[in-house]
Parts: sequence; structure tokens; C-alpha cells
Amino acid sequence: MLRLLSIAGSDSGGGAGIQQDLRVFTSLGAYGSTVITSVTSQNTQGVFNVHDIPAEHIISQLRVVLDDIKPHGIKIGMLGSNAPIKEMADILSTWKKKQEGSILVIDPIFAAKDGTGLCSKDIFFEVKEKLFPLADVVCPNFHELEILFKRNFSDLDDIIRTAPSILDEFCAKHVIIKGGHIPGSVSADVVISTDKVDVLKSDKIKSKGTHGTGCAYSSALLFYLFKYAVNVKDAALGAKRFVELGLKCSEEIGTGTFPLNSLAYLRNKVERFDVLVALEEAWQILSSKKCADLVPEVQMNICYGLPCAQDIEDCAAFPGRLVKYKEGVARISGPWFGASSHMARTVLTAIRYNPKKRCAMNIKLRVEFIERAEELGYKVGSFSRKDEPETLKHKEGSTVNWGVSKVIEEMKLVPDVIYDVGDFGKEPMIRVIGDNPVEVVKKALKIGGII
Ligand code: PXL
Repeated sequence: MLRLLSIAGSDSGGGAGIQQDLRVFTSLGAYGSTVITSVTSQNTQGVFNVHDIPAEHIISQLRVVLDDIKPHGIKIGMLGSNAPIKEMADILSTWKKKQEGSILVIDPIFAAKDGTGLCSKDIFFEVKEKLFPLADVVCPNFHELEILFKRNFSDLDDIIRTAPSILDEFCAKHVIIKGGHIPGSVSADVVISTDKVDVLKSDKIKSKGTHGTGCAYSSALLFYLFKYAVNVKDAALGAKRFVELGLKCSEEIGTGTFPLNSLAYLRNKVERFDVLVALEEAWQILSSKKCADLVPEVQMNICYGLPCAQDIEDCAAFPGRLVKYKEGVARISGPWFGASSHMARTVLTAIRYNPKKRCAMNIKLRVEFIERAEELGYKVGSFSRKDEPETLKHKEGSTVNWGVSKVIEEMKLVPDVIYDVGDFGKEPMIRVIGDNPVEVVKKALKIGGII
């Protein structure tokens, strides 16, 4: 198992520092050990107190962990104001020589979001002088870059132009400037190596759950540097995707800035099997019924998304669809991921509004089905394809995203049924939506008057 060590501070709220680092290592399947440099009294509202660990005890933790656990990789985060940098540099330099293929990532941390200092200025610059030269990657954010480089940067282009001097000044093998705080609407991580500069751009993610993002990024980066054999650009992309998923799937914890969800990656992995089993159970029920009347001309499918589904590949359905056969339905294959782009669009849209609504099934539109759904007390909404703004129409699959979003926003909830009466060349359709495949199939069978 990959053994990773985090040298960092403790965040009692669990969102950043040691607690976040261990969660990332675990989510990615690595073993984590720790050297705690400082214990902060902290929650999602801010840092209330900082208690730095005595230098001898930091060194004691480092020595015993290195001697026995022999970590493959180390990341350094918050160091507080007591850390003996010179001694740490000597020990880490020996470790680097002894541990073949070792990787060191330094995430230079100066202050928390609320401005509380997490490192003295002297130590911050000593880290630059004595630890950066040992590092495979140093990954400051925009503010930390400005402090360490002792000048302000106007924008992304300014950083790119200055990249060779930054690498020179920091004396590390690679430098990654984390892009979350760079002014502008895009997040752009600047990956600086001796022979090239890569800029990894993406839209900034609007999330209230951003606490611990920097810590999670550097921990994930350490893991991906091993996974991608020190290809820094690929590792940076891996870490960026990991953090983006965590930001998109953050859950409200505490009353302030809550943490990104670094377990989202693990949850999606772990639940792949459960998603397939749930679809299989729903199939057993559906295939035992005389349900041919439910099947539209385009045939039918049931789609079930992973808990933190982001794209079609995160949604499972029946490849080749469920087709009308005699009085019921037949299938071509068992369920698998990425099998239905059509129904996945409904699922991915529903999940964005309510993460519990992960399943959707399409059935034929009949007036009696809608009447029965309403009689059964189901929430029913509809949209007309004709109302879709012209500007959206050209994008493949945009109509369903637009229509389903429109209904959900108008009803202020994800309903049980969303139907549309079709358009030229588009069959009218009912989409039955719910938490899981068995629930959705039962709803559909009730709406069809079959059970
Ligand atoms: O995000 C930087 C950071 C790192 N480590 C600890 C922290 C913080 C920010 O609050 O508390 C322990």
C-alpha cells in the first residue's frame, strides 16, 4: 500500500490540515501517517486559537514515523511558529536519499481564510530557503506566491510570464500555482517545470463548501504524482478533478464555510456495485409484469446515478434499452455505466437540485397515465419543447436538461413525474423520477395501472 505522511496542523473542525489530508489519503486508497506541528482550535466559522507543538516533539514524531513506517511520500502543510526547519531539512534530505522514488510536496501555508496566521514570517521564508530545494513540487496559492515572491501579480498572464523566475527563485523541481484565487472567472492552475509551463483551466466552481481545498489539493497531488510516475501535468489534472468533485458534492457541515467533500471520490467508487445491483432488482420486478403498454416507440430505460454523479459515465442503465417483447419487456444486456445518455441527462439534472433523486425511467405518454399519477398523489410537472430558447436548441440533448430544470425550478422540488408532449420527430414522453430503481419501477407500474 502506498504510505503517505502529512506534516501539518490539526483542524479541530475536521475541514483542513491533518484531518483533511488523512481523509484524502484514505479516499484514494493510501495509508496515512502524521506529524502534527500545531493544534488549532477551529470550526467552520474560523480559527479561535493556535497551539504550536514544541520543536523537539515535532522532530520526535518525524523521526519515529520515518524510522518505522518509511513513507513513500511526504506532504508538508501548516508548520506553525515552532517548527525547527533546519533540523527538518536535514532529516528529510536523508529520507529522500534513502527512500527510493520518494516524493516531497510542499504546500506553503501562511494564513487561514479568516486571516489568522498559521506560520510566522521567519519560518515561512526559512521554509522557502531550506525546504523548497528538497521538494518535487511546491504548490502555493496566489496570495502565498505574492508573499514568497515579494511582489504582486496583476493576473494569470503576469504569472505565466514570470514562471521561469518563480521556478528559479523557489529552487524546487516543479511549482504549481493553485488557481482558485487568481482574479477572473476561470480557475487556472499554472504548472511550472524547467522545460515548459502548462496552464490547466476550468470554470470556477461556485460552492459554499471550500474549506480545506488547498490541503486536499496538495494531498491528492502527492498521491497522483505516484500514480502518474511523477508526470506533474497529469498529477495536477488528477488533483484538480479530485478537488472539483469534492467542491461540487460538498455537504453542509457547521454554520460557516464548510469543507469540500473529499469522500465523494470514494463514495462513487464504492457504490458502483450497489448501483448495478439496485438496477438488477428493479429489472426482476419489471420483467415479471405485463408492462408492454408502458413502452414508448423509442423503447424504455431505467437510469441510476452514483451518489456524486457528474457525467453520463457515472450513471448506469441498460445498454440497448428495454424493448417491448410479447406482453412485457426484454433486455439486451445487464445494466452498465454510461449506457444511456438520454436518461442520464434527466438524472444528472435532478441530482443537481436534490442529490437524493438519482433515478429516472422513461415510459410512454398517455393521458390516462398522467391522470392516474395525479390520482395517486404523485407530483407531476410538464414542459413544452416549443418553449425552449433558440440559443439553447443547437446543443445535443439540451432540451431535456432545459425542460427538466425548468419544471424543477417552477415547482421548487424534483417531482415524481415530468412529461412533455413531444415535437416534430420527438415522441411525447413521461419521465418517472425517484430515489432508487425499485421505487421508480413501482411508481411506473402503478401509473400504468399494472400493480
Ligand atoms: O487551509 C490552510 C490550513 C491548513 N492547515 C490547517 C488550517 C488551515 C486553514 O484554516 O487550519 C490546520
